[in-house]
Amino acid sequence: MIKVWGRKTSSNVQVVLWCLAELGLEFDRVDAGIHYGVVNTPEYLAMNPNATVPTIIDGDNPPMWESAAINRYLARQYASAPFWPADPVEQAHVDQWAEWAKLNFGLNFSVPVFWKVVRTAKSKQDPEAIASAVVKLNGIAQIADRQLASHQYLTGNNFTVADVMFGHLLYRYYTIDIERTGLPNIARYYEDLQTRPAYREHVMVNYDELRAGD
Ligand SMILES: N[C@@H](CCC(=O)N[C@@H](CS)C(=O)NCC(=O)O)C(=O)O
Repeated sequence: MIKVWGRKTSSNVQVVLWCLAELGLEFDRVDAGIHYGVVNTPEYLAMNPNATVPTIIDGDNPPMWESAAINRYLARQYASAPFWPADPVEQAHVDQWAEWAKLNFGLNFSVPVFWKVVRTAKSKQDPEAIASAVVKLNGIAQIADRQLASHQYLTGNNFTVADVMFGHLLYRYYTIDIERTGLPNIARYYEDLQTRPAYREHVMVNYDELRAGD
């Protein structure tokens, strides 16, 4: 049995839980992070010196952290093509989009946009900085939108780990109060993701506990 430490409202936990569920893997989850605590205990720090979530332990293996590395491990260990192709060239194609999702879209969304809109008190928000971060993000999103114009999923016509890495960010992208225009193919893709039971359960999670208030 795989054990996962991390609160359900952490996007980095969600990406792992969604991956586990898509692969049909059972797991036990322990709440950890922000007001749930745990992450600063000596026991947790011995598993994950970053004091962040998620951390997983699979059976007798050592603890693992970093959500993208965890999902690559899960894919290598438990998945096959097309979710995680065996051929190195096909694998790199999936992996480049997984990496793109985390580094290009994710880094330009989570802190400069989501954090500033949801996790910053209204009185402390900087509307101009948010607006310019959204313009930058939507420019990056155009790259995925163009790809999705001719493909059902990010890497082609099959659902892969790259879709987990990108798609988990879209629930928050589409449910916060920001400008979203000219991304018709991502909108279609997001509609499609919402039909997946594992997406609904692990990604479409209320994040009110993160709100900073006024
Ligand atoms: N690069 C790490 C980032 C981990 C991370 O920063 N997690 C956040 C939650 S999304 C965290 O632990 N924040 C502190 C907390 O929840 O207590 C990963 O992808 O796993």
